Amino acid sequence: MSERTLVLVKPDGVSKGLIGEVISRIENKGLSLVALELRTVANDIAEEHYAEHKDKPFFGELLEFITSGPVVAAVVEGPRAIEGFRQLAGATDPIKAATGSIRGDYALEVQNNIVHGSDSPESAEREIKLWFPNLS
Ligand code: DAT
Ligand code: MG
Repeated sequence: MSERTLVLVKPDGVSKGLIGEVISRIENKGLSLVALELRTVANDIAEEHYAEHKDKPFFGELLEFITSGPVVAAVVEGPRAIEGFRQLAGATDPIKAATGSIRGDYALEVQNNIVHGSDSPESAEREIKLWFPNLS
């Protein structure tokens, strides 16, 4: 059974020239792209996207970071796409992320961790609707 997940290449990933690398890893894993767009994130979308973190001490910085430059937003599809992409991304803290994962290979700081991937079927549905309201 196929599922969908929302992937972002965050502003640090875009400015480090890692768009192609992230997309290659997604495709090499056997997942496919059903939507792909470079865009700048409006503050209200950023707030909704990270709504679960609104009471965290790092929420303000998180919003500032995600709206600081263009991101690549993608909808990725395939069997176990949600867990599959989370595995490609690696742990939230790049120091704990395995070598060979995107965060393990390309990041050092928890905020600047290159990519986002939905963490459950419920978040994936919510996030895909938020970023790609017209996708069928
Ligand atoms: P993930 O992106 O792995 O799903 P998350 O949902 O817990 O992780 O957090 C969302 C983002 O917020 C994360 O990618 C980076 C940032 N973040 C998480 N914990 C943080 C912390 N302790 N300090 C600063 N930023 C943090
Ligand atoms: Mg998360």
